Amino acid sequence: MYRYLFIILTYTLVSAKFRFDNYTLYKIIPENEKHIQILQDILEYDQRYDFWTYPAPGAKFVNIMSSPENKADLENTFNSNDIKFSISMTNVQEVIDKETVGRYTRSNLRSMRWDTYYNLRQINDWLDDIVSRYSNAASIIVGGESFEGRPIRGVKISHGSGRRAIFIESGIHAREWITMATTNYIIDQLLRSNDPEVQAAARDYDWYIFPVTNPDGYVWSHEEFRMWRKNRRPIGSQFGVDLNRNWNSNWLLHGSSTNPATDNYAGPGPFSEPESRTLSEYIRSLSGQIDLYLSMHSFSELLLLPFGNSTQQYANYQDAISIGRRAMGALSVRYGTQYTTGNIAEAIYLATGGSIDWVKSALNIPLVYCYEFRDKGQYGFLLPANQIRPNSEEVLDSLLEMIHQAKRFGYMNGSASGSASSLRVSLWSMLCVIVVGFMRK
Ligand code: 0X9
Ligand code: ZN
Repeated sequence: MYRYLFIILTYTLVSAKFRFDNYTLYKIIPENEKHIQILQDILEYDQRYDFWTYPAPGAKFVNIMSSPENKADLENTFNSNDIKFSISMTNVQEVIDKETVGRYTRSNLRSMRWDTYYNLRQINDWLDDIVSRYSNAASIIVGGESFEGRPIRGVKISHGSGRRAIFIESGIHAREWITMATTNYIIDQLLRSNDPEVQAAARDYDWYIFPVTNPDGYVWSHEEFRMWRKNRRPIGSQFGVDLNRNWNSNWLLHGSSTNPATDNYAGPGPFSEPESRTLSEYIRSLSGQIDLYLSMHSFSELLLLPFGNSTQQYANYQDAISIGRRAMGALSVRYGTQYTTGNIAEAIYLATGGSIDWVKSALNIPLVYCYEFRDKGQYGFLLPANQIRPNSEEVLDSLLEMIHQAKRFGYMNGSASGSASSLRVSLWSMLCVIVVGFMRK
């Protein structure tokens, strides 16, 4: 009898979800370099606080979460240094409780909604269902494996062979739930939309889309600790490697930590983690085909370009910036959301070992971007589910414009000779050359 009670009690204690009761989320607008320096010192020397954004020199805002016990100390530091702050959330747990996690009913595509989040099992069920419903164009792909042995599952959408490829890597940070949801929406639209522009994008390219590239972390963020970012590798008494610091590109040089207790722990070595290593091998196997690579993150409303270690410009940097800016123009049309486009190192902070840096430098893929979705620090990682649809719609708008602009700048036409739109483009350019030649005579 006591034995059973003991087992039940231990189970409840061990499996109890961490609660963020009365945790506060601060939003700080630093006014000078001294403010930034103070925030950086807190981040470096005081492990009590969770920085949701990094206090980089150019940071327009910084979000910090504090437990109720440590609030007073933090506010004292703010006040004594004249740092102005507002409170985005007075009780983080309350916002978590309002976050809806829906239930997808197996074999019922209509039960998939865009105003609720889903756990890994439900996303996997939905992926299986949508792929079997649209088996003419869609198939399940496995891009690698997690530390705990879960497959990194995705969808390939292809309407014929020989097309150039677009690769979407999403959810490498577990707590950024909007990224998995929006990436699922993109899959859904590419297969089901009636919009001719979306249909053309689906038809003209091979799409490789991975909504959850950190499955162990995602499960943990649902079941145990909502604010989990890393994978789940045990290191002594600590857990987790930041998978966006573990790629073999200037590993550990900037914005990374050797301390496994921190959220940006880069791991014991480059590609030490199965998630980043196996996914990178998969990407490499496709590298000759990929013209556009996107890495989906949240939050801050940014479109970032490599590299994370310097503002040094690579060969087609100006093209990539122009294409990106125009895409963000299109993103702003529907709901007025204003993204900033820039190089990682200047737009946020020096941070190396990230996926897009490796993809750009090791594989030389022409267009590589990292999105940081909504919002600008009001809800941060806890973006309310009623913003899934608007966020997804504006991101898809921007993606269509990105493809359009990339083509104008001479990208993404590659050897996709079989594709309808590239054929159209070639016919048009031939016609223009003939007309111009004729007029000159
Ligand atoms: O720090 C990151 O990994 C990303 N920001 S987040 O708040 N989502 O964690 C930015 C990634 C930029 N890319 C590289 N540093 N390569
Ligand atoms: Zn992220």
